[in-house]
Amino acid sequence: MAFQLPDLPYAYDALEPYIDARTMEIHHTKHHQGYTNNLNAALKGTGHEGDIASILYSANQADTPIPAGLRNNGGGFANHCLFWTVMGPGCGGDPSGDLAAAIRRDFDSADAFRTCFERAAATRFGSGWAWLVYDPAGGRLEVYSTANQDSPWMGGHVPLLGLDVWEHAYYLKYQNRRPDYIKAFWNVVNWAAVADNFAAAPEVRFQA
Ligand code: MN3
Repeated sequence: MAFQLPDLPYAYDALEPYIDARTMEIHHTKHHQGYTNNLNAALKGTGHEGDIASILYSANQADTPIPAGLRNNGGGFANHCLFWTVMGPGCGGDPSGDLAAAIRRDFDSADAFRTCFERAAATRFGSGWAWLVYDPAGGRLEVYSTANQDSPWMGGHVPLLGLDVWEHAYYLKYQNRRPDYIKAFWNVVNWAAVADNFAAAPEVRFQA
């Protein structure tokens, strides 16, 4: 079964003024659609099936390196699927509940977490992503960045929050000012969605 481009859960202009409508439309209809199409092409005849997280995880555990087409486009598909859902209009603010407690436990404070995440996003050279992930092995949260479209799923981690720092994600509005885009991102983070991801993370199982 082919993977499909998911609808955005809000309008293209819903994240204004922090992320502009034109960027959102191009990002969704061109970039994410492109990863989706190329992922389906890359999967043809490989025998991989099931959810994208399991495909990325198991392909990366194989004795042979994960094929570039699957790595780039499978990662691109999965990363953007998450990205749209962890943002929303009228969001921002602070994490709460169990997620906030886990952030304090693993980063000392919400502010220290933010600093750590911003640094990961700002220092990723070239294209990539900043992540807040859940590591099932230790049951803890981690922040790091990945290059290109590499996904935390490939390493067996559960992505909870991701920020796309490819220039296509911000260049129309922010040009070279990636730090301004990173700061603006906090105004659109859907912490309720991130909390849902966190609550579900310990139950995630990769299919064989
Ligand atoms: Mn992107």
